[in-house]
Amino acid sequence: EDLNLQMQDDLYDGMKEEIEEGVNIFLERGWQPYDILTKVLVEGMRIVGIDFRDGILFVPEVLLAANAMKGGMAILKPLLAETGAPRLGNMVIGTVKGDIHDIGKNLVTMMMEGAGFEVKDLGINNDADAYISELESGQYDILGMSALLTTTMPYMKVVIDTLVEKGTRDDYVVLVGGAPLNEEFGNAIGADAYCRDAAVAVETAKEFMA
Ligand code: B1M
Repeated sequence: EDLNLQMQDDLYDGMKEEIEEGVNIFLERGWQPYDILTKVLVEGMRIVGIDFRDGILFVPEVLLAANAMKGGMAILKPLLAETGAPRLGNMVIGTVKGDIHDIGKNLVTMMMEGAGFEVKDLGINNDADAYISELESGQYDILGMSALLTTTMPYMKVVIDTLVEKGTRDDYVVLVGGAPLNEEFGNAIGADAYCRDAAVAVETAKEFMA
């Protein structure tokens, strides 16, 4: 599809208005919000990631791409959240300490809300205390943590170990995700599940709440 390729170029170039326009055109053409997210925006960001890794793009350019992606996501967010579904459970989510990547987490939040979960998003750079004081302040079922760096993902274990020390680990379902993680890592740190993407996070959370 021509427009899809055009949009991936626009995302690469950090052209927020063009991305917003393109998302609206896809919606007019009857595309599902989830397909626009995954087949256009996430796919575009995947390509940005490859060139970032290879030293072709640098932080300022990637920031612009992220900003453009967020513009597109903002249009899709209310559409994904439009659901009469009964509340399935309450979740706290955040990116771990030292890590400022938030697009994946935001996507998980949007999809979870769309599926009927109530989600408290703590944003980026959360230490154990930030997660745990929020968990203690309400009636939560699920803790979700996101990390995009190999240097920050071990901090997830610090959070889980702190819950264990407090004796409250088993009060929550702990779900973890982020590009550098895998199932083995999730098991090793004592999470309940590793979620490869936002759709898997929703399915996994539903299974635990059933
Ligand atoms: Co960063 N960065 N970055 N970056 N960045 C990566 C992660 C990297 C892989 C790029 C690369 O080299 N190819 C690399 C990490 C290498 C490593 O650790 N092995 C990297 C690096 C090195 C860095 C810096 C250190 C660069 C520097 O400063 N020299 C720096 C670190 C800053 C910090 O955090 N302290 C940095 C900075 C940035 C920007 C600020 C420029 C920007 C972030 C903007 C923002 O988020 N607001 C950025 C971006 C955009 C990326 C890439 C290109 C894209 C990430 C993204 O948004 N993907 C990324 C390359 C890549 O991932 N391939 C990269 C789209 C998103 C939808 O996918 O986040 O994977 P993802 O989320 C998925 C799943 O992983 C899963 O579901 C989501 C949706 O399907 N998921 C969860 C995620 N979290 C979950 C939580 C759950 C469940 C599922 O809980 C239940």
